[in-house]
This record gives sequence, structure tokens and C-alpha cells, in this order.
Amino acid sequence: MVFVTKPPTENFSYPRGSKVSKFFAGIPLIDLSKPDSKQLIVRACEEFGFFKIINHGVPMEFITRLESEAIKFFSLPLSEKEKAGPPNPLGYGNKYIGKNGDVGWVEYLLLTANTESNSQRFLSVFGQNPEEFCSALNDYISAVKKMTCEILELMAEGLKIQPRNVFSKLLMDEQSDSCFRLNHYPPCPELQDLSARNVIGFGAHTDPQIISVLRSNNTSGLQISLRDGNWIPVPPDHNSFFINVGDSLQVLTNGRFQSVRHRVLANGSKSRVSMIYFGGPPLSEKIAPLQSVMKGEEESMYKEFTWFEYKTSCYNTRLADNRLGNFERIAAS
Ligand code: GA4
Repeated sequence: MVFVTKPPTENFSYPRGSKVSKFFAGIPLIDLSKPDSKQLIVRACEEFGFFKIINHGVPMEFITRLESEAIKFFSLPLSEKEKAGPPNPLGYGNKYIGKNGDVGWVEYLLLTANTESNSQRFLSVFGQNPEEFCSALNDYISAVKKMTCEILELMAEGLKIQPRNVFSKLLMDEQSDSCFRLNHYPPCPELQDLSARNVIGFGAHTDPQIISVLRSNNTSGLQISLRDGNWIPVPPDHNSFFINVGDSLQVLTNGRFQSVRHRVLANGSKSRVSMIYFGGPPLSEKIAPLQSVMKGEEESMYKEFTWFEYKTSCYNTRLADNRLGNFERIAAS
């Protein structure tokens, strides 16, 4: 069953010219403790590429501990934070996203999800004591990765494909190229002027990886795009996780699941802090539709590529670009 989430309780405004869908029933809500979750996950991935997870099993303590470490970090003077940067692509970044001219009302820390490798970066920021930050990060990433693999296994079961770890093994691989992002969207003073336009915190894009798992504090701003191009505000919920289908999962399922376009608008009065785990495959992994997903004479919609090739090509694009476009096969007529 797909539940309708409560309507947003905060005021949202939209960039000029964008429509809000009238016929949208709500963000699909998946209760991981319920036996029907696998079918609901598949339906949500087909319809939206996006859903919300409750009863996720990630200890609240890990979430609040990492959030407070993130707030501590973002509260440091700029000169201190910059010791963890510039983002190349990992590291601390401010306003500039990627290397091709995208900007947003945001500062962030981009890290590898391989938890051992991060402590070096923080030695310079937190002096000789990066342990608290790193241990909060490790506990959070390990628990979220476990939940993500459970969700990927439910997806395989819901799709009736075997083995059930076809997707999750890509994240479990020691060489998995997964990353992690802490975003801070400070309140934007310009927005207090009621006649002001909206300010983009993070521009519209899809995520290149297999799956992304987002948790934010209770500040609004995230929006997803429906298939008809309408933007839907996602009511924040600090107790839940939001799952995005990434481009690589779209390819693995030959387009049956579609990656979700999303963006974040800045808030006039409240800070938004989000943490996102991006589950990616090993760099050498071939990303192609799984034979078990294809029906009958169905042909692959994509040219063959490795995650390294796709990732390299993505990092040369701008946020809003249609990154999979270069890898689509033109169907023979
Ligand atoms: C979007 C998903 C992840 O946040 C990210 C982003 C990356 C970055 O911030 O450096 C990219 C963006 C993301 C896709 C296109 C390129 C690369 C910024 C950008 C303009 C870390 C990722 O893997 O791809």
C-alpha cells in the first residue's frame, strides 16, 4: 500500500515558471518492517525513483551524533573548514559544486564512504583529535550501508531476480566506489524579502550512482521532479530516510527503474543539514542491464560502459545535464 504523507507544514515557494502537480498522492512510504515492502519498493522505483523509509533500524543515536558533529564542523571559521578542501572532488566546498560552473547556496563536505580513508583529512581540521568526528561517521555509514543493502535485496526480490544480492554485492565489494556528503544550507537572508525570487541551494540533477540515501534535519527545501516535469516539495522528516534511484540502477534495470531528478531550494530562516550516502559499484564494474531483468526479446537501451567511464564522464558535465544521454543506444528501426 502506498500511503499519503502529511501535507507540508511550512511555506514553500517555487522558482518562477515551475508548476506544482495537482494530482500527486504523496511520497511513497515504505515500512521496512512490513512483509509487503518489496512490492511497494519496486512500484515506487518505477513510478518516482524515490521513496521514504520508516522502521529502518538505523540507531537514532548514530544519526544525532553525526548531525551534531556536522554542525560542529560547519560552525568552524571558514579558514578552518577550508583546511579540509578544496573539493577535488572530495573535500570541503563552498558555493561551487563540481568543476563546471554550478553554484548553490550551500557548503558541503564530500568524503569517501570507505571509512578508514577520511581521518587524514580531518587531522588538519580537528588537530590531533579527529576521532569523535570519524567514529560518528563510521558508525553512521556502516549502519546506513547495512540498511541500503537490505533495501537493494528487497528490490531484487520484488523484481523476482536472483541472486538476491545482485545489487547489494556491488556496495559490499571492498572496492565499492561509494561516497558520502554532508550538506549545510545556511538560511538565505535575501529570501526574507518577500518579493525575492527563490534561491537554489543545490540545482536539479540526478545522482550517477546506484542508490542514494538521504537524511536531513527538519528544514524543508528538497524537491523531486515527477515524470511530467512538475516539482514536488518533499516534507522533511528527521526520523526517516529518503531513497533516490541513481542512473546506474536505471541502467541495471534497463530503464524499468528511473533515476529521480531532485533539487534543493534555500530557506529564508532555517539551516538545513543533510547527509547522503551514495552507494556506487567498484570502478571496474561493467554497468549494463541485467539479463534477468530483460523480458523476451528486450534489448539493452544502453551502450556498454564501466562505472569508471560513467563517473569520469559525469564529472565533466554540469549538474542539470542529461548524463545518461551519451550512453543511450539509438534503437534500430
Ligand atoms: C551528484 C551526486 C553527488 O552529490 C556527487 C555530485 C558531484 C559533486 O558534487 O562533485 C557532481 C554531481 C554529483 C553530478 C555531476 C558533476 C559531479 C557535481 C557535478 C556537476 C558527489 C556525484 O557523484 O555526482
